[in-house]
Amino acid sequence: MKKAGKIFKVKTEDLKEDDVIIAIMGPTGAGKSSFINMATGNVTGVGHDLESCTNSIDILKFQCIERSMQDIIFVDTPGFDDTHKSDVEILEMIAGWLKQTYEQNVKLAGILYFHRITDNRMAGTPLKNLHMFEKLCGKDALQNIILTTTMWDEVDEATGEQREKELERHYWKTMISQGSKTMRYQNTDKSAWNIIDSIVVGHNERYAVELQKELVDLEKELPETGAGKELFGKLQALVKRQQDTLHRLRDSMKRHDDETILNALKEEYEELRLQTEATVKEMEALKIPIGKRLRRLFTSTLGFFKLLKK
Ligand SMILES: Nc1nc2c(ncn2[C@@H]2O[C@H](COP(=O)(O)OP(=O)(O)OP(=O)(O)O)[C@@H](O)[C@H]2O)c(=O)[nH]1
Ligand SMILES: [Mg+2]
Repeated sequence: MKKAGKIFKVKTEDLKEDDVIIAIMGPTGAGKSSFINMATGNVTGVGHDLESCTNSIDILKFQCIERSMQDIIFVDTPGFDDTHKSDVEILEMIAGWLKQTYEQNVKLAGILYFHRITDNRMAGTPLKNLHMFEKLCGKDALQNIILTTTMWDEVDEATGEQREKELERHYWKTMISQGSKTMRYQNTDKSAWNIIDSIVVGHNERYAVELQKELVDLEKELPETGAGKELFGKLQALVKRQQDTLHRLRDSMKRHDDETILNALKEEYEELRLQTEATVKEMEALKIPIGKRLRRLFTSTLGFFKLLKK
């Protein structure tokens, strides 16, 4: 059912304990902002190409015209693997917001975790986002999570259904067994409200997510939290992979003396070097000391770059 109302931005400090707050999380381009727009009639914040669009936490209050209906506050979040922000920046932003709200005694009524049913491989971005989300969420809050699939109009029903089963049987199995539900978003306002109502109408008990408990109750620093550790592990694995590729490239460079091949290899090498440096910066931003082994790897690689430039 279409619901008439007004939509406006609100500040985190204005959120109250009894507000009905629904956060929407998931990979970039999964349709988070579009969903809010469809439900509320808002017209901003949707990406039109492959670039990430939402790069801050937007809090939008939907004030229903019908008095009997509750106002809903939507929290639009950026996903990991954003084009403009690093994963560390995204995690810091989400963690900061979750911490601030929990300190105000504000808990989420539910979280919609979005996943594109058009994604034919559960690797890279979708998997990274899911792992980060699971760590951030923890166990208790799983009861108020709706694992929402989007872009159904872009796949044929049979393919979508098969992917949905695979998600339910494999990737989402644990979350579902601990109380999360799955729903399909059909890109209509009716479907959007169906999903929203499944959180609002049931009026479930609210739970703090794990990251809130870790940051506020246990007074942990972000790198010590489950989500922080997950991200650090990912960065570390990435650096390792980059190093292996660099070494392989270096070996091929030794074997070739053809100018064109050599130049192409140098270019590839340089690109990887920049990526590796960026990853290290991210690790440092997370204020985690880089282990001795990794530090050694870096020093040797950087030494090689210097030789290469001569
Ligand atoms: N076909 C189809 N396109 C959709 C649907 N939902 C969203 N889109 C399109 O997908 C693109 C990305 O949508 P957004 O709503 O910006 O995605 P997002 O999750 O907010 O992305 P970030 O803000 O980058 O994290 C836009 O071009 C939307 O118009 C859907 O259900 N079907
Ligand atoms: Mg968005």
